[in-house]
Amino acid sequence: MNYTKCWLEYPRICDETGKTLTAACLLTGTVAWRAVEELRLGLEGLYGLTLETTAEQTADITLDCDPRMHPEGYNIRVYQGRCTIVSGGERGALYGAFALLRQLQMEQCAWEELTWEGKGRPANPMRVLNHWDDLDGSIERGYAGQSFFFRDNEVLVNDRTVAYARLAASVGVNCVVLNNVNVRGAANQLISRRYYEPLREIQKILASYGITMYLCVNFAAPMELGGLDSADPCDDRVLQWWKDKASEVWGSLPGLGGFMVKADSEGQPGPSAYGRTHADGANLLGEAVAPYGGKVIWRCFVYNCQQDWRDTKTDRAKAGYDFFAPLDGKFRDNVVLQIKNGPMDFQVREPVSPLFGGLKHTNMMLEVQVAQEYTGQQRHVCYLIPWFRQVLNQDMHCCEGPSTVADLVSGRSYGNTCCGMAAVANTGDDPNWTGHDLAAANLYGFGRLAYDTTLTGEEIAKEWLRLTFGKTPLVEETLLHILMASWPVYESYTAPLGIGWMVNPNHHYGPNVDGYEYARWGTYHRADHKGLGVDRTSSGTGYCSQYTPELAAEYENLETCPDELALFFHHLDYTYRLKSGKTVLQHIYDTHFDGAEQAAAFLTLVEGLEPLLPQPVYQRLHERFRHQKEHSCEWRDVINTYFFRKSGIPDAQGRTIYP
Ligand code: GCW
Repeated sequence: MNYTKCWLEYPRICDETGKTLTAACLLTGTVAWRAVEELRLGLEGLYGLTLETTAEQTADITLDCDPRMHPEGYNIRVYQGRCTIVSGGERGALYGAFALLRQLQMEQCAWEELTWEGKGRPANPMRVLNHWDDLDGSIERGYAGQSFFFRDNEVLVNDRTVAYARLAASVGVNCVVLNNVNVRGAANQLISRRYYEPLREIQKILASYGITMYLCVNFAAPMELGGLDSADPCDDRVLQWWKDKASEVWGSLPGLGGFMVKADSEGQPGPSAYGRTHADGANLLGEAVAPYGGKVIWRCFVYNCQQDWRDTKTDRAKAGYDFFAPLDGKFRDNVVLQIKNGPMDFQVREPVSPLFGGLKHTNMMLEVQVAQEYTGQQRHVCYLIPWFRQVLNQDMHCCEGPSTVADLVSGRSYGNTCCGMAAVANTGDDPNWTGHDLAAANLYGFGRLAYDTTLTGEEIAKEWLRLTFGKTPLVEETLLHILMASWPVYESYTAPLGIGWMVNPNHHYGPNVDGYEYARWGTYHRADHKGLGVDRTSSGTGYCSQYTPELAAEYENLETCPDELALFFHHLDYTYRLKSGKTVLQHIYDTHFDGAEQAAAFLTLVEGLEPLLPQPVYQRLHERFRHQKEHSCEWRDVINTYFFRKSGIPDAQGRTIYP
């Protein structure tokens, strides 16, 4: 095995070798079997205990079913070495098993000493990992090696597939989209006889962990694959082609969750070529997959990527809302719209997409990115869960009842169930799965947060640290500090005050303030000698008005617009004083000096852990933190010099800014 078990290592807590416990499982099925198997593994690792299954009523551990409960929920009671896990179904039993093992590790007690009542009930119906894996084995925006699903246009099925499914299920993930949303080359043929057999193997493994498989399809598949001369959603031949295709696909892959589509986005084909709407497009597929209980996950990442930088009226931030809000209520109920957290694209800071507040009769799902495309690419540490938690907490003020993003995407606001949270995954075939060892906290955290949106970033970090590193106080304290500081620190030495980008084109790594300034992608900072920022108020692009009135007013008005989004919403002079009391320019200088200093401090802290960490882990961390320290100086100097040259205003504290 050339990969780690991440947070499922189950290091020994205390030695109870020689003792045997019994488990009775009153649920049947492969997922329930996995639950027992996990308990066996966990108790063996944590205590050296042997777990035997029994049919007796008097078992030490009983897994029981209560059909009145949520199928993915569980109630656990443990007292004096006896434990019952009651769940609404097999998935609940599996999640209960993982929860019990987690609790034992949090408390670090002997098996007989645990006294605990725990409950779980998923906040979100769908908890999805999106893999941007290509069939050739590369991963779009992958920073942890190659794909473990595909290589050389073949599907890989091996022990790593099982290890992956187990990791995903352990944090409550219940849907996995295997392939990249950009469907190119051989990926077109995933829905053809060429690939059904190995896909069925993967599907079986995932299903045994309670995970439903989805595939990304090309909207133009009727042409690419079917030889039709059109993919027009209103053409009967096209509908028939999709219906036949769906019948073939589900005939070979029964239980498939459905299709995910990126249409009319960044060069991917879509309904607009035929003058049709996204509702026409999504419903076409929705109709075709409906007989099999299939769903269509339709992405809302649609914007004009051929913009002219001279055009200051067009605003990419407005595109998602403009395309989709007018279609509210027009989508079939097996279609779910997947919306990125912000209106732009996974920047280190963005406001929440106004589209969450603009759809009342449409299923929606929140999309976040744990792959750190714009947040350090798994070379810098950036623990994103506190950020996702903020996104979930944002009140959209869009309906009478509960109206936070968490309420809206979980289905609580309007009572729907085809909805939830999705994350672009950060995994690859690197031995530690995520490149940076600390990036695994984002993978872990996404699942935990999607299952229970009331958990805080800090609670999740503490769990992950304990499960990953065992109980070593200095390691836990130090890494907790680093994780919790990491997102603000990354933000402080990169693009300031919500403006985003300032990265090198294409690969998106490292500072380049004007990298996208004259490009066609619609991502501008508009800096000149007097100031910077994009005016998105009513005197500018008008983007603010896409929010419901409370939020629109908050952002429109400089007095109430939060500092951290000041330049996202407003074009400000360098000398403008923020609520913090600092000028915009001095804020930029200060945060960049400070951020780089903190990145350097991270390295020192990590060096203090050398004797306490396994050598390979330490080596990997050390290499990355050394790079982060250096690279944050590059960010600091490029940004500071750029704004010093534009403004001619020196740093109030006289620190080194290269002329
Ligand atoms: O952030 C951008 C990425 C693209 C990606 C796209 C998307 C898969 O740079 O690589 O394409 O988002 O979300 O579709």
